[in-house]
Amino acid sequence: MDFELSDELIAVRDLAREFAEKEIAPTAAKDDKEKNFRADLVKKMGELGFYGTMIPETYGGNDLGFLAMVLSTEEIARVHSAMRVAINMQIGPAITILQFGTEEQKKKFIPGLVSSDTIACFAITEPDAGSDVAALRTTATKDGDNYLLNGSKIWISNAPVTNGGLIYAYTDRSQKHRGMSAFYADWDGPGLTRKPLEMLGARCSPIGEMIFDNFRIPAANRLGKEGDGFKICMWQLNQTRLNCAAGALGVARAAKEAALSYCNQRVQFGQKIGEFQMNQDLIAQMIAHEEAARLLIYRAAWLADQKKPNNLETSIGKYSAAEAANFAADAAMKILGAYGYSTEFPVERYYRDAKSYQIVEGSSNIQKIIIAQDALGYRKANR
Ligand code: GRA
Repeated sequence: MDFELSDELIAVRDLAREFAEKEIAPTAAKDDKEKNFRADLVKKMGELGFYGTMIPETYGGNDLGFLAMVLSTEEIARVHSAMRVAINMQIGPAITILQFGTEEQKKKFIPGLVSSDTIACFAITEPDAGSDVAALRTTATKDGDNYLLNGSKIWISNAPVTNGGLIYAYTDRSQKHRGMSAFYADWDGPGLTRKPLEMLGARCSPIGEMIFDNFRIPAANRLGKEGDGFKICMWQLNQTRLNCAAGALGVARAAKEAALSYCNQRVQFGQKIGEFQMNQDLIAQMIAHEEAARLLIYRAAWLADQKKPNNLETSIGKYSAAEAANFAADAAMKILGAYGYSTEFPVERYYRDAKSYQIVEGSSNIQKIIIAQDALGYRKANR
């Protein structure tokens, strides 16, 4: 067992840290308040290679691996959690096409995702299908060389700004989840209406509804066969969950750092508040939860890099990191008091952003179901 990061991985981590501190941090509070979509920063992250870590050079990537993605994502999220969503939006479609696409599809779509010339998205969730992916209702009906898409997707990250991405829809509803298919689509044709939505956190990551009325997707853009969609979706979520897990880790770390700094500076009752054991209790727990989550996520990413099964390990890591982020944000707010609750300081942003990690990419309850049912022998996670 080797706990050392390679020089290459350290370089990626440091690059992301420097970029986050120099380019994201100065306007993070303002961007959050004004809900700015920072297309310029999204583009720069592409130039730095953050969207190409799991993609071979042939398709524009750098092939540094899942661990590199995890390390860079944590650094970005530590400074501004909403900015890490951009990484997930680009890598999700890119690795899914890499895994399931034809050579032609890979050449055509992946480079634009890696460079972020395509501002991407993946559209799974619907008004009546959140945790229960198989319940989605959007249909894709074959019409000559195209599919006609009808239905609506909700809570789709990047919906207001995306120009291309993945969508999951039923080609044959009578087959239940075996009738779902996956597509890559450019969103420039007629038949798509977008509606932005407001959320508690991740405010400069635009989110919204996508409503399809006979929206045309070339049949050549289908990934895999008709009916492969559900498994493709489950596969994709297992990869992108690692990005969310790393994002949660970044928030946990940011909240801990704010708490530590405040404890060492704030004086009450004649001493620094770090001297109080109740605050030490919170700090110790924050650190233990964060460190445990980090090791679990590194293990899952390492397994992914070894091309070994890792669904279970990813769910354990994602669950742990989401809970660690929420514990840390809550603890930081207790320690900072009004300075935490105030919108003039960043802890309230960590608190709002942390919540998203108990919801996105499989809620904490879904992760617990995956973990427990695997242990009980009801449903193997690694399949
Ligand atoms: O027997 P079979 O041949 O029909 O196959 C079954 C099973 O083997 C079938 O699917 C297969 N399967 C898998 N195959 C490969 C299931 N899981 C996997 C897998 N991991 N790999 C049906 O299986 P099932 O177990 O009966 O499915 P289910 O009960 O309908 O659903 C399972 C589950 C609850 C885990 C699933 O629906 C799920 O993951 N739900 C969570 C949905 C989710 O994560 N949504 C995320 C939305 S996107 C998002 O949040 C964007 C965030 C952006 C950001 O912030 O970055």
